[in-house]
Amino acid sequence: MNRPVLEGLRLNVPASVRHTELIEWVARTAALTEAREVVWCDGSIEEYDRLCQQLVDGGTMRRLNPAKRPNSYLAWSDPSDVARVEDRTFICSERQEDAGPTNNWVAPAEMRALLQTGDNALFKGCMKGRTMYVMPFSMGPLGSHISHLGVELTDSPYVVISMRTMTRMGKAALELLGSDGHFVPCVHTVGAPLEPGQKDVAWPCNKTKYIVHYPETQEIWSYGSGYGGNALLGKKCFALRIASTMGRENGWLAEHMLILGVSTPSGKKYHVAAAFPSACGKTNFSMLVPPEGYQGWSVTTVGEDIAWIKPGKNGRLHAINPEAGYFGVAPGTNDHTNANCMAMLKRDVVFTNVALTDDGDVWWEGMSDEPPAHLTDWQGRDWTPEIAKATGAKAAHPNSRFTVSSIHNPVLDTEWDNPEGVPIDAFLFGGRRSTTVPLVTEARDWAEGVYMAATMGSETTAAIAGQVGVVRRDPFAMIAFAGYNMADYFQHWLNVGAKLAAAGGAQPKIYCVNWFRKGADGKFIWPGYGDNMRVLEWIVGRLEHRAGGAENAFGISPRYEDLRWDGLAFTREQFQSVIGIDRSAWQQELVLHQELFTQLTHHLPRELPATKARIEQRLAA
Ligand code: SAT
Ligand code: MN
Repeated sequence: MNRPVLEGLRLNVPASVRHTELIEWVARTAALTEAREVVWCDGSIEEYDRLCQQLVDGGTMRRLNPAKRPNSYLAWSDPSDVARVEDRTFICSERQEDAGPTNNWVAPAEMRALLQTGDNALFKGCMKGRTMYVMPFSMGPLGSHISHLGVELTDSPYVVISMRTMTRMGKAALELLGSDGHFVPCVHTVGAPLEPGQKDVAWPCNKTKYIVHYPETQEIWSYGSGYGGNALLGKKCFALRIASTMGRENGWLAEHMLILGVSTPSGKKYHVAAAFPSACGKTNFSMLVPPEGYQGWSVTTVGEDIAWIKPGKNGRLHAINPEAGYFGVAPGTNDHTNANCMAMLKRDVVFTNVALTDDGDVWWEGMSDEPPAHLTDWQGRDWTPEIAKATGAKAAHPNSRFTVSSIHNPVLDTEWDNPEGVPIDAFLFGGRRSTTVPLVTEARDWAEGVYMAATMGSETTAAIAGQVGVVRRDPFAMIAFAGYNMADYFQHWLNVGAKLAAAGGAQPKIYCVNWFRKGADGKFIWPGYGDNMRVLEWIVGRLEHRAGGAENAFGISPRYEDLRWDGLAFTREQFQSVIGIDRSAWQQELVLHQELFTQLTHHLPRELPATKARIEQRLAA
């Protein structure tokens, strides 16, 4: 086989690699980026440990106290590189109309000139003085017909160790690629070349950032950030933006959804997929601990962020979690909000941007009622409760994260790695809304469910760089993740529903939920967390045609007596304030739905305005 060798650079291709196209692409990228050397990752624990040690030696991470948090690390990022950058994220389809009005679009030729081919192209020489790592990975169980392979090239060892936890990365994926297997090519650089003799910084990155997708050629090019979804390209870039365009072509769905199993005392098991925007509690919901009085019920996790869902031979939708680990929000996690998560984080974790305790452990806002008397905050500064009171300084960044393998989840579903996936019985869609949207509403049919999901709004969180707490429309929690025109995406959902109905009517039921309504005191009314089990029980009751409900303008919601209240003091009045539909608030809400429809008018499916008209009629009645 022809093994290209670049002048002055060995590609170090392992003897086992037989994929000519892969080798040539690695060679081209190494030449473009002028990487100092190329390392092919095998995904072994030895490789992981070696890179972790290298990151400790270089000052990117510190090892936590092994007596408190065995085999765990803490990384602090550059303060300018702490979240996804949506305004720097681009869908570069050939036609602007295919990216649609909710995505940033630049013509592919123009973007390629900027990044790859122009005289001052950003990727030219961007890895000077750095190692380029080659990471083959599988999104989804190895060899599953629902899974897909990718290869990420990166100059960040932090990204390598993170991808090893988040995906099935290394030798097995490389073997599956064989000599001509299909893969999604992903190129990532922190955009911080090193001149000879130049000392590296702890968290290299660049003020200029580009997170770029070419849907037609299924390529991802990411420049300038080392954080989360900007850099771990298997996650949002591949598993949502590129995969959604693959799914549209081939009749399946790539969704920003957790997948959970819920088992009942009578021995039945259902699977629920639920879409919530970033930092709205997907991880907590997927690991929920049922409250007292729920003996015999259990919730198990298949996935906590992303679902790939394909129609199976039996006419039902089957879902896999394409990821192998969790990149979850730390602040607010504690033994009450997510005891399973706290157990999962006991060892083998990489924390990013949380605070350091004086005895070498981690802390974040909400971990304990009483904060420690002294901490080092996520920017390496002294932190005390007094300083926090005076300045408002947070010890942990609000978007600080843990990266941990799913195998440490104490309630991991036994089917989480099943290549056939799990059959989906219900879809939930939920935003963070302090007013207007009821606790839970069942859609009367598929189109009404698609309407609920399409018009979802949510108050923004720290997971996105920018303003926090403003309501924006976040259709299907996919506003930042659909790789094509959002109006076409709505049509795709309608098409999938129609196909299921044609195949025998096994459509999952669809629900809109909102855990986040607030009272006049500004506090959440619904206790949430484990008590969300009450809503889940009602949904299971609906699936079994047992549970009652009442129709309203929006859909069907439970009455007070339709939920079980064992172990929770929650009055009819309180329930009314989380379930009620306020007519004037809804009239205003529908104006916002219309704004979205006007923005998406070009390809908007007729079913959506028709559903809206029916809601308006019911509200007026
Ligand atoms: O940084 S990520 O995109 O992976 C986290 C999130 O926003 O959900
Ligand atoms: Mn997410």
